Amino acid sequence: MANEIDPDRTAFHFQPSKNWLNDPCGPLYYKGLYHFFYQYNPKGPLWGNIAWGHSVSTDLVNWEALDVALDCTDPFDINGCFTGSVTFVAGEPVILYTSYDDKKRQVQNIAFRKNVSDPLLREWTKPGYNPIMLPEGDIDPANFRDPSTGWFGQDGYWRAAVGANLEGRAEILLYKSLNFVNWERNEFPLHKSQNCGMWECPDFFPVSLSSKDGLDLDPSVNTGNIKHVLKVSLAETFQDYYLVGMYDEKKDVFVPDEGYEDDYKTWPMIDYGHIYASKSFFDGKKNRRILWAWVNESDSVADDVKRGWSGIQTFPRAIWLDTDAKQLIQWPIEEIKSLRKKQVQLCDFQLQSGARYEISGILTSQVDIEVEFELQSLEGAESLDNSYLLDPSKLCDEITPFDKGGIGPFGLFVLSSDINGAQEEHTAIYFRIYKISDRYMAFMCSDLKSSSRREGVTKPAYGAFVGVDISKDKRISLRTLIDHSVVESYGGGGRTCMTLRVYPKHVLTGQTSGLYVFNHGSQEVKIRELNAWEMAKARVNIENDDFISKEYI
Ligand code: DQQ
Repeated sequence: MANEIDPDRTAFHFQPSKNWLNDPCGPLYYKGLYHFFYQYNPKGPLWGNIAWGHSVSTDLVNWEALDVALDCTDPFDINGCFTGSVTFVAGEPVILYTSYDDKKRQVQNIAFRKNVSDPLLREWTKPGYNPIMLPEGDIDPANFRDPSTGWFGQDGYWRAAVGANLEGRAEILLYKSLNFVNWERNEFPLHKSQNCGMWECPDFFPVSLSSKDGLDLDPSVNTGNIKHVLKVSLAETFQDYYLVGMYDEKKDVFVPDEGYEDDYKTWPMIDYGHIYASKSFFDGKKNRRILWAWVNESDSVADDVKRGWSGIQTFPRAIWLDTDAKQLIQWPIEEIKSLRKKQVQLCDFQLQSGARYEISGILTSQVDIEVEFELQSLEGAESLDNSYLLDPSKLCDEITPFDKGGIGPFGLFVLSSDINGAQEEHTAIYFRIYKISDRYMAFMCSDLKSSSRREGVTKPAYGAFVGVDISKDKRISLRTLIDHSVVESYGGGGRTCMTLRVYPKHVLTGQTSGLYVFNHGSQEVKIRELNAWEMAKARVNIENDDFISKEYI
């Protein structure tokens, strides 16, 4: 389906020109180019024939698609080249990946690039001695996957983490190697949980306690003022959680900070909406860590087949540790600004109780919008039972953006048509302030009940408490990237992310897709500043486009 007649196709999010995409695999920066490898079905729009798709970019915004980098060709990966990572070993990019072998076991393999003088990293060789890690002993052969980027220790050993299920519990196994080819399982896992079944796609990386700069994985340069983050993708909930803690390289253990119980419901999430299998990499060009995540479809399989594609990536996010040393902050990489076109601005704008104000003058299906709200006082906040702290999505499901609360709901309506009318569709991303056990808390919510009138769309509610000190700040910000069928929001300066897939039907029929800022709470709220930019379409994986590779031929 061409973009003009495909209202779901995004304008500035990464997706292949056609077919199925899922997990990010090995994002990296090498000799002036960013590479992005991803789980890809070269033969169709549904999961299957899993290979490694490959694209390159000079700016992380515009992408050229190259040929598939890894395909299911050998007995050890004949049933699929699953998720993995790329590590620089003596300056050379090396792939570690999971496969389903001819004995239907999950095993880990290695691949090297074929032509060491090709900066496009187009072709890869899989040595015949694969696999290099086997599901031995107590490892469930159906749940042993997704090797992380490797890191080199001061003791001269490489390390890599692999997700596994052992006798019903989730473990992140640690493997060690002197040469990156022969690996041995460490006696102890990096981390484990009795309360989870399978952690997929582990990501393990250092974060600075004193700067937003990213850190590379080499512990020899990462001494002192740092912590480590372990991210796991929990198969049971299809959500990504992370733990902040200390990594003791000598003992080879990761110890989560005090306060983390062995209950994932208490752990912070990378995104409280609809993402999975996130993966970060260190961008040596700009000294930052960048995170990608798969954003699955939530419409019907029949729609995916009709459209000929399925799955996109989040916009790349810079990621660093907050000054509280407890939570991550994520923010769209600065290169997004190259796509900004026409701008609308509001400053010191009062939103009375009941106000709904249209942001007009820009194409509202492709927008980057940032709003800072200021509250007069917190006294009108309603009390809330603390049982919701562990199930904020339940709260979001029980309320609507039209309820008259104390402070809030206030926020944005996006991709809206004819609010309260016969053709009503809208997606609200909004805040409400609550008082829970004498503490004021900002709640962020988005339910998809009214986002689409199309048949077969899953429409959950997503809620989260935002990690800001609302009593002190009396301000809260919301940044939202609207891109046709994806709405990616960053609450509280990037402390709470919420990504949604939406399929508004009336954009299809040519109705306007309105953008509003609203306040349905009893108390007035001030917009200190609002900036909205219409976004240009990026050049993403257009078939037969060679704007990057032609420079290298
Ligand atoms: N997707 C891959 C697996 C991984 C899962 C297969 C997570 O390697 O565990 O496509 O989405």
